[in-house]
Amino acid sequence: MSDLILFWHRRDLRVSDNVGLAAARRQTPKVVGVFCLDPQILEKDDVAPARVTYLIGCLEELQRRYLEAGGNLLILRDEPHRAIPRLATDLNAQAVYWNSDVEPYAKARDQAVEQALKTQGIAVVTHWDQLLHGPGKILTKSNNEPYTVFTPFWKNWISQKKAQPLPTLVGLQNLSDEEKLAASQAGEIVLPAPKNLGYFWENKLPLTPGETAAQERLIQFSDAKISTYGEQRDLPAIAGTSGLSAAHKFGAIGIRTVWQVSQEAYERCRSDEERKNVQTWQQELCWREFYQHALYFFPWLAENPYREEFKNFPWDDSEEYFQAWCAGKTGYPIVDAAMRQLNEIGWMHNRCRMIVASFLTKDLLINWQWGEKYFMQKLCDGDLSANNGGWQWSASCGLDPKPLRIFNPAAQTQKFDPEADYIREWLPELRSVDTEYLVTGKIPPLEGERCHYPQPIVDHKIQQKSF
Ligand code: FAD
Ligand code: FO1
Repeated sequence: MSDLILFWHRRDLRVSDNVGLAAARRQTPKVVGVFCLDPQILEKDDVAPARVTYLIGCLEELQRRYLEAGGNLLILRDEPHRAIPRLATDLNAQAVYWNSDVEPYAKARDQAVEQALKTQGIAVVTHWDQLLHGPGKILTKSNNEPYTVFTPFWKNWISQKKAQPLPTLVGLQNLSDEEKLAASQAGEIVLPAPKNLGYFWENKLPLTPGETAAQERLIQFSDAKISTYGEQRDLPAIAGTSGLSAAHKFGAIGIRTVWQVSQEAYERCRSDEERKNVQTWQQELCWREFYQHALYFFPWLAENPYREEFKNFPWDDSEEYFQAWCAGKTGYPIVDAAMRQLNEIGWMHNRCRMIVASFLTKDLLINWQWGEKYFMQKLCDGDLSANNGGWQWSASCGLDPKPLRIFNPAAQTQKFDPEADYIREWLPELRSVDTEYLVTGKIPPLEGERCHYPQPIVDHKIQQKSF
């Protein structure tokens, strides 16, 4: 057996600050990267073209980074439990390393791959990389159980020491000609374009793919926006948030790097106000970890509401209303603007995610799982744990014990888009309508091209009572 280690990338598409990859490199310069295009994921009906385009863009940069480090990133296209052991055997690898994930599919997939590798006498080494504190590290102090409420989780999480970023991959040994031949016989392919996987996305992405762009975005955000985050993050017309969510989903940036940059920003703050703003952002990073821990410990959340009483909730589930919601044609300007933003750029502002989710469940009385799936079909950052957590929170059926939340679309608009700038940006047919009409949602009959904007499909005052 050679000293070659195969490093299997999945949602850690970077060479810097990567726990498993750095551990492999400490063992040997003969680290070979691999990514497996997985039909079990790519042929599901909840994959967004924007997300696959982002993923492929990240892989392009990752391949370049491996070459610059002197090594290779191989691409396979098959079920991982077949493709990974086959490649490892053909390359005569001593071990396969990867970073663990919280998703139910990931757990089952990894177990199958591990079993196949072990049968062939190839070692498996796994690490936690995508979280500052992996599952099991943040448990209740009273009885060592996973938290089901955010605030005590946050208090525990923030009090724990965070790891430093890990060194960037350098000094790899290239594959020999013999190994290159073995890799091609084991199914190595050239990285396909998204359209060759059946995904078409012509529009701009909310974040340029790859680790360079993610690092640049992080620095821009920490230099210019993090110290005012708490005041600006709820205004959808302003780019007051980091826009890093797709990078977090695919691990285009290491979470320890993100944390270090946020801590440096915290130390630079000149007032308690600024420090509070930075901590509000750090709290969002904690929400991300809270939902990942929840999914890890309660995998059934992927299919079921946390609260039993919602299992048989009598949803109306009107197909017609659902189509109007998806298309941004409900007659509620803030809801429609948000859905058009989602459809056009594969991203939606967090405040608007909450507004449209409340509207779907509490005004249209449609099962939150329909909305959850539609988001996954569109979002560039679509992530099972964050999306499922966000939808269950919005439908009031999740972990959070707070009372029923019903958002009034007009009140939300007056508070968070008072000049209707966001509405005008995404609803061109309403651009010349007076602000007062847009923020109250009471739009008088329109003329000409604008007349295509629909009347409200339901009455918020009546609908919210039936929830
Ligand atoms: P920032 O405000 O800059 O926050 C920093 C990072 O923290 C984000 O990049 C993200 O990784 C994380 N984060 C922020 N808010 C949350 C949150 N509430 N829950 C978990 N993580 C959070 N986020 C996703 O990443 N993928 C999803 O599929 C997703 N679906 C959602 C569905 C609904 C109904 C709701 C209400 C929220 C959803 N969110 C999801 C959370 C949140 O809306 C996005 O993470 C955020 O809008 C991304 O923008 P940003 O990177 O500028 O965030
Ligand atoms: N991971 C892979 O290993 N192979 C893929 O082909 C792949 C596609 C993909 C598409 C959309 C998406 O949201 C994620 C995707 N991922 C892919 C990453 C995926 O999140 C992780 O593999 C998880 O561990 C799966 O549970």
